[in-house]
Amino acid sequence: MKIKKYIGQTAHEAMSKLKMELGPDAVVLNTKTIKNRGLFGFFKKPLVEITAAFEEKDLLHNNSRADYESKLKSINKELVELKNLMLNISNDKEGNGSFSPELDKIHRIMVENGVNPNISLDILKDIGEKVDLKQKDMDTIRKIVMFNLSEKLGKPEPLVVENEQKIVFFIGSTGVGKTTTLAKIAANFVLNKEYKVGLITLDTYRIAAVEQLKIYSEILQLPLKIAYNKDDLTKSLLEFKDKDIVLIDTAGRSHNDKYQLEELKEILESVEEKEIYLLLDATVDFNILGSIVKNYSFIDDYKLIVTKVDEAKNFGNMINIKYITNKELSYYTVGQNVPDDIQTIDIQEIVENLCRENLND
Ligand SMILES: Nc1nc2c(ncn2[C@@H]2O[C@H](COP(=O)(O)OP(=O)(O)OP(=O)(O)O)[C@@H](O)[C@H]2O)c(=O)[nH]1
Ligand SMILES: [Mg+2]
Repeated sequence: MKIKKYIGQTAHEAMSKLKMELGPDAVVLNTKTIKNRGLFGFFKKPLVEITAAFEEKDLLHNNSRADYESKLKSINKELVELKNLMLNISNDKEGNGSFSPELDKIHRIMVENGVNPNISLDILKDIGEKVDLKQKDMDTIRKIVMFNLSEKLGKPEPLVVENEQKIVFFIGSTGVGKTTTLAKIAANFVLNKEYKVGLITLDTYRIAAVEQLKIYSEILQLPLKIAYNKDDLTKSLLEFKDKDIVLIDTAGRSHNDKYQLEELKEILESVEEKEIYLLLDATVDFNILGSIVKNYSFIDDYKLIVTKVDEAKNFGNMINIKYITNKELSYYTVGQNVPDDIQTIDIQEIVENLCRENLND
């Protein structure tokens, strides 16, 4: 058995200290008042001293106390995080409280249509700073927002072939729709414009991948070259000198595979005059889109093709993608059918859809 003393301004305070340290099973041996020995203690109220006896096992309460306190701390931390989250959500929902009810409503509609809440807030705040939106009715505000969104989305830049030969790369994550989209674009050039088109595939990792493009090249009656490396690519491009357009399919890269991305970088750098289309899937979560885009940031100049918009069922990611890349949009694809399920981005259609209520109802 051990003995320990606890001092407090009151008996209650001394007792609380004791219980906190030794737990409820400690035995109080003595309680007495003692003089306060501090500076000017003479004039102060006496203190209470409690002497308690405890067993070693009671000290375990110390540990459980520590456990208890650390649990309390972590619960507190969680509560703070939860509170912040709630604040964020309500900010997202309510347009930061500084919006008029009309602007707030547009914000909610845009978010329902897939625009990232923070991007929507940013855009609307920006509009609010440039244009006086007070005293304006819903219809006018909607028009102002639509106009500003179309300015943000910019002019679409589809593939145009003029005097110079165009060498075009299709890059993007695995399964995003590179080969299908390339075939759609090739078919449209063949069917509508009578250009001389050549196809090259760099996707030699899987036999099926080569086969896939081979089938399209046969249907479209277009020459196809298979390039296993940079040198093959240079050679194939030389052989396609007479073509107006050379469309190059690449292997799907995991955006997390640094080696694959480095390899792609080398290949792209080996061709001087080129156009690059980065394909992004409209159904992909916003955060993942962000990390994909970040991993392709080694390319200065590329255009965007947004795929699988039919599956996404909204145009929200179109503005999200534009916002995080600030590159030109070109096409979007809306299904598996070659050549029909592709179209040049129609900005008016997008902004109307982004600001339209109950799109999915
Ligand atoms: N719903 C829908 N499916 C699409 C679209 N574009 C492509 N797909 C489908 O997505 C799948 C993958 O398409 P691919 O063209 O093979 O994709 P990829 O990027 O070449 O794939 P990897 O070469 O494996 O990286 C196929 O089943 C396509 O039919 C689209 O716009 N909408
Ligand atoms: Mg492919």
